[in-house]
Amino acid sequence: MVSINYKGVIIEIVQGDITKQPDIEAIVNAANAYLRRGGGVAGAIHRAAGPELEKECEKYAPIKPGEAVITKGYKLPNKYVIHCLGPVYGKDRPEDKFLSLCYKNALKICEEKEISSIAFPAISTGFFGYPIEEATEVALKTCLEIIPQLKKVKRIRFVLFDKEAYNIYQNKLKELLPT
Ligand code: AR6
Repeated sequence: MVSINYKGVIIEIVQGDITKQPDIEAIVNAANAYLRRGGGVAGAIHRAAGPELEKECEKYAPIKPGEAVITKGYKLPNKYVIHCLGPVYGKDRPEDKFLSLCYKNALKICEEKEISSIAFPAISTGFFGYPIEEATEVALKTCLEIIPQLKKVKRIRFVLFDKEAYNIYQNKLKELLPT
């Protein structure tokens, strides 16, 4: 696990499951446009939250690439789920703009709702086909850029499912941080 304090915000990189982050207030879902169950992160989140989550989601669907909406967490250990629709690689262009918007919009919601901790999966890097190295750069750069403006968010955790993605995040963070 990596944990650093960057301008008053703790940035953590962990390998694990996004549905098993009980000390985090809001977890981010790598959603589909219709905010339905699906596979990957979305499947795991809906499974853990229970059917009430999909019901609440109906009210907000469909959403567009880059958009984010917030719901309750239901049976999850987290108070909230923030559902982001990442870009489909090769289709929703420019992909980096849409991916960056996901992180920006999720953090914006946190500021509005006074949420102090958030956990992100690697949005778009599964079924949506975004190469992990490129997506990592967008995710970390976007968050590092926004951190100086954050007043409520005190902890940002990146939860990577596999070792490879975890290593890529770790190396990219080192590369991006001013020495
Ligand atoms: N915890 C953390 N990371 C995970 C988990 C988990 N439980 N499960 C998978 N990952 P994906 P996308 C990683 O496909 O690319 C769904 O069907 C995974 O290894 O969940 O944005 C939706 O309904 C990958 O690196 O999201 C949409 O239709 C990353 O999380 C579509 O897939 C994202 O993989 C969204 O595709």
